[in-house]
Amino acid sequence: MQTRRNFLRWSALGLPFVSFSQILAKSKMPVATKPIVVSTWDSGLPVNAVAWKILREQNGRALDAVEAGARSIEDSINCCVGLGGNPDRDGIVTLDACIMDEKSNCGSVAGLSYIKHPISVARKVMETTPHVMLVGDGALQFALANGFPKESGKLSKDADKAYKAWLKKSEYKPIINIEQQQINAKKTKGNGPFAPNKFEDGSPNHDTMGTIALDAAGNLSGACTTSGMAFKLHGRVGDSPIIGAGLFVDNEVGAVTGSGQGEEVIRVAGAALIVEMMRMGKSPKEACKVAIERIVKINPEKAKTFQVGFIAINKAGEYGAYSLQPGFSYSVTMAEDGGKVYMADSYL
Ligand code: SD4
Repeated sequence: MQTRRNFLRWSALGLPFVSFSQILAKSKMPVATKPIVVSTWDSGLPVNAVAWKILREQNGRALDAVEAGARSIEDSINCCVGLGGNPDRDGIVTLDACIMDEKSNCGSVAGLSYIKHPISVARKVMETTPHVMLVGDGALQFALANGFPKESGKLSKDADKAYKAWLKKSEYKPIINIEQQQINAKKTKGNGPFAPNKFEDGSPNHDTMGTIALDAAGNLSGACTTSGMAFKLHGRVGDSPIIGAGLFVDNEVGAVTGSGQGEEVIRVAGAALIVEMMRMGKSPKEACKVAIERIVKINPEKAKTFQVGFIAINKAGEYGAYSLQPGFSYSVTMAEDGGKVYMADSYL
């Protein structure tokens, strides 16, 4: 279903009005190409467009491209990325983000409040400190000392509404593919733990953004940014800011990121595992499948109750994805065509 918000996005890209039924397709055998940028979910398409400008038009570095893409979604008011995101169960928005470049430099922040661009704070950690990860108050202190402005911490209108609704039941049960309801707008009702829901204009929301890119020089980088699981325990950290879980880049092999229930991704060191599988010769999709199968093997019954989806690109510029449940979409941009959204094959 084409929502108004998506129509605006597509129009802004100068693309014709096309419905998601036209766009969503089973991915054919991907061709190796560079530059290329791949993001989680259909909401990754406008993120890719920002990254593509740097990769193609400016012949830029993958690192700059993925950071700019992440910043663009952190700027928008939405349920699952940036300060407009849903809060934890104490009503505080805490953001997680990480970034990794072609030299295995990496930086990360977790549980960061009041700062609009956690991805750029993560990059600052990477480039100016001997550390990889800063959390909570320390991350905030670091951000402020480095000139990142302190925002109000006031919940967005949608998040405030969602939080108040959640407080009534204080339910804490993940809903499969709730992020995906951008496509099934009519089915979006209520608020789950990932709780995207709709905007005022009726258009649904988006989610954790993982973006990986290969630039024209053949270098890989990745970024991942999220407000994490909505209504989480205060202090909970998901996979998204954990290097090796929510994101991993090895410039000899490939780059991987993902979305879904972070605890299950951390358990199998998801992104690092997938990179290692590609190193052993698996295609990006096959490698993603191995990680999903490992998650299922731990607890097949429990695996029916949550979603995890991974995306990967290898050094040659081949891409692929695989998810646990059906319904995980991803966005691929590798030409001047505005990019395409694909539906990943799934285990279940
Ligand atoms: C987390 N992986 O915090 C994130 C949530 C997510 O789409 O991906 N939502 O566990």
